[in-house]
Amino acid sequence: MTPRRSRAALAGVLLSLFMAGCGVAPPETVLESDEVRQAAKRALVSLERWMVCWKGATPEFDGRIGEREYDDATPFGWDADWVEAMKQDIASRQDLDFNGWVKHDGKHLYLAFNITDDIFYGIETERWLPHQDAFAHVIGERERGRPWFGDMIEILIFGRMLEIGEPVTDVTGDGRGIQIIYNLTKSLEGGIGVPGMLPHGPNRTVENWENNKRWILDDIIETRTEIHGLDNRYTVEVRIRLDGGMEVREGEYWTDGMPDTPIGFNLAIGDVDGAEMSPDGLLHHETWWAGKTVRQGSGPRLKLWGALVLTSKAKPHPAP
Ligand SMILES: [Ca+2]
Ligand SMILES: [Ca+2]
Repeated sequence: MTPRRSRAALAGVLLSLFMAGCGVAPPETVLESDEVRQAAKRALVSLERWMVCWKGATPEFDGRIGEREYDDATPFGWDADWVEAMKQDIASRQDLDFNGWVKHDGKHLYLAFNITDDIFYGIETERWLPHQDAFAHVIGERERGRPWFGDMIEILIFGRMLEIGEPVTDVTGDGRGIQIIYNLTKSLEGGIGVPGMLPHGPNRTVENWENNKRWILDDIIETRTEIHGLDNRYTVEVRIRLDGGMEVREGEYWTDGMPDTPIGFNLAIGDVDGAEMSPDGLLHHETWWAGKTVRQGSGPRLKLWGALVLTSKAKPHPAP
């Protein structure tokens, strides 16, 4: 080995020893900074409820969850920490149960869901309507339709949480707050019977409606679904473009290589079964990862959030 090469090799060894000695700060360390704590507190983002969105391999985007496809993602699953917003508690794991994963591949953020449900609304039931709304299944009109009515997932993102540091009363469909609906039996692009995404509604603002539509029609958000009928289970993969989707400052989107960044995040899983299971004409279940809303004083209800830390780091392998 020439002296020059040996010096280079030594430098490599020293660098790797240095990295191993210091470690690389885990992404969640960012949640400990004063700036994040103060912004999160003002914005009603709970730092008790957080996940890391690691950079991982690109999954096969087909609605199925492959054997090791999400090993490099952060897993989540239903437990007592989820907050049920309907009157009916989840009484059994057959009625509703789910687990899922979140990660990104540098281009898209991926969410995957594995949902167990005993009765698929509109597939194994009549497409019964809530007594208070004969137009619940109107699609494509801002002022009519209940996009969330059915077996569904709501995805909520508050990308500019740090910059804005204020609570969200109503979302606008961009970095100031996104709330957008996946439904198992209807979609903006496919209509009744086709799973996919719908703008939130009814009667949200024109700005929100247009932003939600743009997300769906421009493929900022896309979904794939697989129904595993025999075991009362369906799986969904959702992908969201980082560029154009994860707005962390006005007009600026989080991208691979940027610092670890916490954003506000929330999920709700909704279940409708037979009409007799929804006496008030609403969902049978609507269970929230970080809670739904809270009222402070006499103002409008404020949205509750958990934190999702976007990072370019890969999930560490478990120690052997
Ligand atoms: Ca059910
Ligand atoms: Ca159901």
